[in-house]
Amino acid sequence: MEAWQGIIKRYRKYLSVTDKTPVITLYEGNTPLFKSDNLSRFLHQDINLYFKYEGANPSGSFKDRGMTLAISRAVEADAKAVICASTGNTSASASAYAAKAGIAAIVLIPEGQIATGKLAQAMIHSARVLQVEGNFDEALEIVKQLVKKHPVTLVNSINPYRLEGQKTAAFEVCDALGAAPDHHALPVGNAGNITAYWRGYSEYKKAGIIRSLPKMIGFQAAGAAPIVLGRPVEKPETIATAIRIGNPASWKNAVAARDESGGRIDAVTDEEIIDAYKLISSKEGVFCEPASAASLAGVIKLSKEGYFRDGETVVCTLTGNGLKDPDTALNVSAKPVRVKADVSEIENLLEDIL
Ligand code: AN7
Repeated sequence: MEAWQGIIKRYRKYLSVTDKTPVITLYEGNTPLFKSDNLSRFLHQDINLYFKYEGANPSGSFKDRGMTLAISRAVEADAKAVICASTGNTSASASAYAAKAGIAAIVLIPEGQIATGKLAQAMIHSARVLQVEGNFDEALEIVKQLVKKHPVTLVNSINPYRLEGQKTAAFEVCDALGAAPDHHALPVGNAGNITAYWRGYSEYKKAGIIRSLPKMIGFQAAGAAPIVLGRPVEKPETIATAIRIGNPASWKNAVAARDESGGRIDAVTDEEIIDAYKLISSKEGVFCEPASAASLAGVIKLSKEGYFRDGETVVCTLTGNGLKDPDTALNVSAKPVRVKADVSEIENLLEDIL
C-alpha cells in the first residue's frame, strides 16, 4: 500500500478538488481508532466503546482535516492571506497550513482564554496573533466584517471547505470498523464537527459503502450550552476553553444532524468533563484536551440513564491533543513530590509500589 499522504489524496473523489488544485497537506488524517479496554467499570452499560484520536493530527487536532482543503482552495484562488477567529485549535491549524503554503495567517483569539500550547503554535508558525478583549463569538463577528472589506480568505468553519474536509473522519471510522457505529459522540462548540461527521456518514451511505447510519450525540459544556438551552449564551464559561462558545455558527446544521440521526445534544458539567479527561489519560493511556473529554463525559452520563443498548458500538472523537493544554493537566493532577537524591528516601516514598 502507498504511504499515507493526507486526506485529499485518500478521499479525493468525495472532495471538491480538481487537477488544478494545489494540494497543501501536512499528511493529516489516518488517525487511530482504538477500542477502549479499561473503562467498562465506569460505564453503566455493556457497550463497545472506541476512541477516534484526532490529537494525532499534525497540528494536534481535527481542524487539520478541514484546513488542508480550505487552504488548498484558498491558494488555488490566489489568496495571499487567511484569517480566523479561534478558541485555539483553528488558529493553530490555520497558522501551520498557511506557513506550509507560504501565505499570511491572521488569527483573532479571546484574550487569556486559549490554552498555552495553542497560542505557542500560532506564534511559532509566525501568524499575526491578535488577542481580542472579548470572547470567541465577538472575535468571529469581527472576522466576518473584515472579510467583507478586505481580500483575505476566512478559514473558520463557515468556509464550506472546512466541513467538507472534516467529514473524512467519518469515512475513516467506517473504513476501520467495516460499518458505521451505532452512536457517534462528539464535543460541540461551534458545531461544525458534528455537522461534518453527519455529512460524512450520510455520503458513505449514499455511496453504498455503509448500510446504516449512527445516531449523532453531541455534548456542550454546561456553562456554554446554547443548543441545549435553545438560546445564545452571552457569557459562556467552561474550563474546556476550546468549546467556550455561546452562539455556534453551525447551530442549525447540528440540530439537523441530531434530529435526522435520531440522536441527542446534551450538556456535561466541567466536573464531568475533568473526570472523563482524567479517566482517558489514566486508564487508557491517551492524553486529550479537556474539551475532547466532553464526548466520553457525555457517554458516561447517557449510560447512567440507560440510553444505549447492550452490545452497541459507540465511537467518541477525542478532538485534540492533551499537550495543547499543559496548565489544566497540571492543575488537576497530584503534584510531583520533591525528594533528596538518596536511594533510601526514595524507597520510603515508594513503599506502596516497590
Ligand atoms: C478540541 O478552534 O472552535 O463544534 O476556534 O478545539 O466543530 O466547533 C474549536 C473547537 C471540540 C468543537 N474540541 O468543535 C476553534 C474551535 C476541540 C476544539 C471543538 C473544538 P466544533
